[in-house]
Amino acid sequence: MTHRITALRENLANEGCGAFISLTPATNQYLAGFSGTTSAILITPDEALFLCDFRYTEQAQEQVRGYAITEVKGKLSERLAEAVSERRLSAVGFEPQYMTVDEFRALQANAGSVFTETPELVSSLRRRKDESEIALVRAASELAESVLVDLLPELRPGITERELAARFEYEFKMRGASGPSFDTMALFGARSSLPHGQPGDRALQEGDVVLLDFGCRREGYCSDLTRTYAFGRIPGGWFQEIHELTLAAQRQALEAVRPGVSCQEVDAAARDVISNAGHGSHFGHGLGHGVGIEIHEAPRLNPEATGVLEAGMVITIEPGVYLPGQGGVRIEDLIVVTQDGCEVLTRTQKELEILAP
Ligand SMILES: [Mn+2]
Repeated sequence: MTHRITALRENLANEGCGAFISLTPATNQYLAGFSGTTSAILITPDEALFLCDFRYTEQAQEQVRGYAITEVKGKLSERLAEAVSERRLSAVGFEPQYMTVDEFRALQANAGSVFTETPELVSSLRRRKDESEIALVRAASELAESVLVDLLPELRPGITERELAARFEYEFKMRGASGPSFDTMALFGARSSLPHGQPGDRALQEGDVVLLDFGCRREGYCSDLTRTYAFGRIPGGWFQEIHELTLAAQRQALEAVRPGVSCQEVDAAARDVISNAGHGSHFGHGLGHGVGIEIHEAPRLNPEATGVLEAGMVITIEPGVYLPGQGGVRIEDLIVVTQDGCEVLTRTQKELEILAP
């Protein structure tokens, strides 16, 4: 991870910062290669320090490269503050989006007001993936899709949303994932209109919409995929209409993806299709998000988004149309922005499919 320390130091110099600290697992995985949940790092222009407690010392010695590893006792935020204070550092950057108020208070109490908010310092690096990261996302995506392919033919009337979601998560682990990258969504019938619904005791019936949104985490990287099916027969003309519409919007957005295009524009490419069909108010969420160490990370694609796409970004394209009380459709692919467009990692069919009961 020494090349990432070098890149971070360049950003530090550009921001006029004297050092960077982090207590955040995702950041510390990216910058130090550590997969544990509790650690601290301090990076100065000429030092890289990694702090952990007894539980993680052996693991850190195996995983962490390019850092001086120190086992500490007591509160990690206080030991980190002491390391900052001993070095008389100033303008010490941290990521405000991850730090708790408690941690911040402990840092200030032990090192004074030397800290400065740098929300973009690491995220500006993380949003562009290198080849090894893309390979990990691809592998996570393939694993999750292999589960979908095997579970779809097993769907029978009577299985509940909760049971199906549990089957996905069991298979993720059995096939080498550390777990789901977020709680698996399996929503049947009218419940598919809940964009982030939680699986419940609803049993599958013929004529149901089946909305599946899932992903796994494998070797620290996430995948994300959504498909919407009809079970046994098409629930109604409305479903066919919004499925076609969502797919058309999704394809329009994929067409728009290339380096230099603004995140807002790509969102608008899909949103315009849906709005022009009179369903603008039924697509109330953003078009997509970055995927990597975290399931939702930079960049964001929505009407208020800033920034442009760059080659190497891994993002989702996931428009949806939701009719309250009736049902919804979301179609989500995971893609890599390439030099001249994009590569779609998701392989599963997205045209309307009627699953045999
Ligand atoms: Mn997603």
